[in-house]
Amino acid sequence: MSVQKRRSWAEPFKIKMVEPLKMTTRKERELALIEAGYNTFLLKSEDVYIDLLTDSGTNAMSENQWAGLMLGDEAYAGSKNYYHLEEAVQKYYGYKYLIPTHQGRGAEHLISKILIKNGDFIPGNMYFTTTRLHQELAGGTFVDVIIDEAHDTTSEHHFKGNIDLQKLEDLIKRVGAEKVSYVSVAATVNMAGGQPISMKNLKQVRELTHRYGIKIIFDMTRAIENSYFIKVREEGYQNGTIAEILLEMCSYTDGATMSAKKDLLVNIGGFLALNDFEIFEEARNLVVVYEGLHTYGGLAGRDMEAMARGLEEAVQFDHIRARIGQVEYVGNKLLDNNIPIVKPIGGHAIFIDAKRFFPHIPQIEFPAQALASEIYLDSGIRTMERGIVSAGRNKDTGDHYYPKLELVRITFPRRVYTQAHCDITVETILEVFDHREKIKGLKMIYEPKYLRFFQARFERL
Ligand code: PLI
Repeated sequence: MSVQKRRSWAEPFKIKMVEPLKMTTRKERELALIEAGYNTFLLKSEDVYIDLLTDSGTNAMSENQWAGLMLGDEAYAGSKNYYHLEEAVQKYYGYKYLIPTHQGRGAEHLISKILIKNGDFIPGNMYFTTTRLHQELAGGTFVDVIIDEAHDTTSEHHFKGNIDLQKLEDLIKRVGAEKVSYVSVAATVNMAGGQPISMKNLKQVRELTHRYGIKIIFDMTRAIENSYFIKVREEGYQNGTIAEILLEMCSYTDGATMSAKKDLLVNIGGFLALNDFEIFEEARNLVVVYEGLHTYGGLAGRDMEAMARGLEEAVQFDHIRARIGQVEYVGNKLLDNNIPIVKPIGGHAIFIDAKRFFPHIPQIEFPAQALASEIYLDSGIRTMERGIVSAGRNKDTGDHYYPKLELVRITFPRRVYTQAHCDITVETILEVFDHREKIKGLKMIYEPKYLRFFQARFERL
């Protein structure tokens, strides 16, 4: 019998510059948590050991991107870096027109203001916090039309980001196509656990919306990660490059909002990309009110250069395999130890199911928020709540949303942490799991009106 040889992959880079990490004592972390109101967003970053709060703007840039910063053309108007970025967006995403914004929500703000009328509906594959808020502030109502499997943390469906075509068509028939501003399609779906949408499903959504004359606006913040999942999971795409798959995905949509702080390997930036000249013209006009001139949109020239260069790197297979491979490495170790996490393992993060981790804590006592606090307390690792606090309140009834998913997100910045950091993260979660029965829930003592998860404060029960 021949023995199968193991062939590993490794990160396609080596480390050139380091940033020291500070370790704290448990006593110091206890004080820091109280000061932060048990909200990991309110911790000082210098009190954090391994920062797995988010993959947003926390990426390590390459030497080529840093070199690009020195080529920043900081002209108020017509910066050459804008034209470089425009060329890169046309090449890799395929849209005709580009409007830079300071980050993703800047683009969401513009497109919501342009396309949503008071009383409209915006169906989508699960909400994202800032996206839904901008849709609501523009007078719309978001309707979740993701497949049911996305709300089940144990379902191993390979494309839990898919849209349920029946739910979508039922909504269109119920409210009328003229009341649907557009379909909001995200790839990969953050709140579902970093789960991808399949090419087949996206194509079907395109066919359906064409029949009713409805647009698709793509949240392509993590579409490169989605392309990787299509390549490795969807029949017919094994031989396609990431760049080809990405281009095909975008071709089924009419425009896109982008938070470049994720896929594009930068620390700040975003954009709106469009094919329709009239919408572009309106957005180009509005951006000067809210962001900056249409050739910089709130960014420095050097930021746009870093984005253009980051995009070239982000579509390389070796990069994306190592990026998602790191997340899978941690996820598989947690699964081996029976930690309840969302399956399959997501693209940018591992999501712990706090309802199953803490069956003794009711949702109104914020189990995911309590778990994120406890993880920090154990070792200084910072994670994020993605459950009832993030879901916020129903704008009509004022009640909490009570989402089915009550999760803690362990999010990996791109190209930042090593395998040893990953191992320490796993050890921490196992440690907290071992004494989970002793951990109590929280009480919310301060709640801001918008996007409360960023600034809410809690006390231990
Ligand atoms: O944080 P922004 O404004 O650059 O982007 C907003 C945004 C839009 N869509 C999606 C899918 C996101 O994940 C997103 C931001 N996500 C954050 C900040 C996160 O921690 O996941």
